[in-house]
Amino acid sequence: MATTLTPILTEFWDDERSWSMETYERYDGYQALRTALGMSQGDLIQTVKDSGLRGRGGAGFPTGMKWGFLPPPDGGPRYLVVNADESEPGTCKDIPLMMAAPHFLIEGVVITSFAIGCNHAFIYLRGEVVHVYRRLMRAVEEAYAKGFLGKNILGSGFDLDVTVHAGAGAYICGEETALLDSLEGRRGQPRLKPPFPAVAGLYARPTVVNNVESIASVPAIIRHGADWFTGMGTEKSTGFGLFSLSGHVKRPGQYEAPLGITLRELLDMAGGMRSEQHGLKFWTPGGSSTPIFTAEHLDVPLDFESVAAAGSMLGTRALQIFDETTCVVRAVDRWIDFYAHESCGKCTPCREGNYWMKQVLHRLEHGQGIEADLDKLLDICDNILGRSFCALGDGATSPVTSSIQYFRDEYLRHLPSAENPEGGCPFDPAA
Ligand code: L3W
Ligand code: SF4
Repeated sequence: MATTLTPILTEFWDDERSWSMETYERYDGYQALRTALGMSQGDLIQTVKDSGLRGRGGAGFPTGMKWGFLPPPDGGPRYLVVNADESEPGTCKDIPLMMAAPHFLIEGVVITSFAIGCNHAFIYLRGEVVHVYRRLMRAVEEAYAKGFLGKNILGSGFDLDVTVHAGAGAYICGEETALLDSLEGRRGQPRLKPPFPAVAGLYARPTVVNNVESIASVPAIIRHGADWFTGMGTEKSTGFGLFSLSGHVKRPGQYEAPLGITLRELLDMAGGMRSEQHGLKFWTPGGSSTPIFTAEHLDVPLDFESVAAAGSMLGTRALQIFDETTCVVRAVDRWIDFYAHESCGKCTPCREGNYWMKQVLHRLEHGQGIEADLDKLLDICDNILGRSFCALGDGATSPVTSSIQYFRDEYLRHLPSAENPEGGCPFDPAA
């Protein structure tokens, strides 16, 4: 189920067998591929550049520019790798998209591969989601049967094979270079950048790594044109996106809307908070790796620039909503458990720092904290941020520093006091 202001990726999610080739073609699926095969590679890349499409996987890097970074052809292979390793806490858009309408992704893969001169594309899928693996495999088989994949696609002379690869369920394999290591059969750990994958990626060959939603948005851009896309969203954050609302809202789910929509507007679409009695306390604009926001940010336009100006990141538009019954320290404690568990261990600040933060947060939660623990947490964050090898370490500091910024008093209420003699979480877990 999806609610939509821009019925593009979510147009037919509620149809029976929305995932089938038959449904996709009924909605003009694979027409964009026909158009693309009649265009030059340069024009295709220019159209995506002109659309302003920015990566939908968290960083918002311009997609067309990334494609343009590939060096000129040298006769050797070049690859497209789709990052479908969706694992960021709160992020839940790519999996529903692949389940409800996998052909958007497959068509996007064929168009992108044609544009960048790739004859073998990979979809790297999070290992636990076996149901998505089956659905993608079926969609790939349907596309081969129809001549949209394989040799001489639609008589164009262009050949493309697609491999769907299931990882083993490590969050770090969503980092693009760890993903490439994993795809090559090694333990997934980030590589030093540069070289960026565009220059030396899979098997040390030029490689484009893009998120599922980025690639799935390409067919609509080719079909309707760059101007149509820039007509939605804001000047620098063009187009539409999937906003995933979870937590204490009446109707959690996927909300497709132009970038620049606000949480207040999205909450209206989602029926509001789950209970009239408890207002919004805090929320994440883009998953747990982005600094939290509070009720004062309800009207921040959810585009890359406005969210950054307000002190966070648009990230993956994973809007986790928490009402006043939630203990912010407990929420942060859970998130840091996750980062400590998922840290790949390659660099010391992240490996040791997250483990240490986990211990401090646990003791605060259980009434054994002291006031100096707050400064200790901030000091550890200082030593992780900017000193970690990849974005996982930096991201882990976001919920800690932002929650102390907005809810310092609540942390202090966890210390033993006259009001809370045993110390620990002052919230009722049953609320
Ligand atoms: C060639 C250059 N390519 C940059 C490419 C680079 C990459 C893209 C963005 O992290 C963020 C992270 C999470 N020549 C280039 C170049 N590129 N300069 O552009 O790169 P970067 O380093 O800015 O970001 P990243 O390492 O891809 C992604 C945040 O997103 N996040 C998302 C998490 C989502 C998941 C998930 O479950 N799917 O993990 C949430 O906020 O923290 O900051 O392709 O190669 N000169
Ligand atoms: Fe591994 Fe964390 Fe270092 Fe990234 S920051 S390389 S996940 S230890």
